Amino acid sequence: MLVSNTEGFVAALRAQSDRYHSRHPFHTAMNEGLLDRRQIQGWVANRFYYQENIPRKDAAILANCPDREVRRRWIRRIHDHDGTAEEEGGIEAWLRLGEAAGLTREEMWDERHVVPGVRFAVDAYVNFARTRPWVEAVASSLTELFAPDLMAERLKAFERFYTWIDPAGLAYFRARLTQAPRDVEHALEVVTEHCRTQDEQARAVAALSFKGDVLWSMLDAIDRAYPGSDRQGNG
Ligand code: AHQ
Repeated sequence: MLVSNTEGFVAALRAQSDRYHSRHPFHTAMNEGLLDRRQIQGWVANRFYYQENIPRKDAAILANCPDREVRRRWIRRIHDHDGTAEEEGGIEAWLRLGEAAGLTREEMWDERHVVPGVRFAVDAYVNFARTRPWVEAVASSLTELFAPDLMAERLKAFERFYTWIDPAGLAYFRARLTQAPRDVEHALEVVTEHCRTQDEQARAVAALSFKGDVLWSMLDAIDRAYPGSDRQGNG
């Protein structure tokens, strides 16, 4: 059994940044202030389907994970999104982002704006967590290695270019600036602890690559459904 080194493994995970959706034309247009109101609303309404499914993805990992120590920490992710008696949580914060962008809570919950490509990608992610070995599902969450830079860039762009959105609606992204690095620290501990052989490490990198495709294809579908006036919707 060939045991591969941890540094090389983590470097291979980090190399997936090349495929992260921060580089997608829809996100670069967003961060350059090029999106119009309808495009922002379409993105918020479609991303809500992703957000409301994250707790179910994480619950699938908990259900498959035999390790109490991992579960005790992993369950925080569900609280971060569903909220608790003390905290409203990320799903509520995303609904407020939608209201700040001119959407109603009802049209976010009833998924009327969710396009097929977004539904397929999100459902594929939840089913991945349900059916793959739990450590591979943990590895797939490591796209968040690259999320803080994107959140910071997005916050700057919204505050500068999309001033028609009440800045209070951006609270969701501010929360991710601290939650994502905490989540990543735990997920990296799990995968470096459990993925020792070259085969295990290759499957973890493949899981992260799959998740990169999930996020990328969501934006392909949103970009196609909400083309800009200056761009003919081909990304
Ligand atoms: O808001 C995001 C979030 O709660 C999560 C959970 C995590 C996971 O478990 O896969 N991934 C993730 C992401 C969130 N926001 C995305 C964004 O661009 O706003 C980034 C996405 C990720 O990097 O996986």
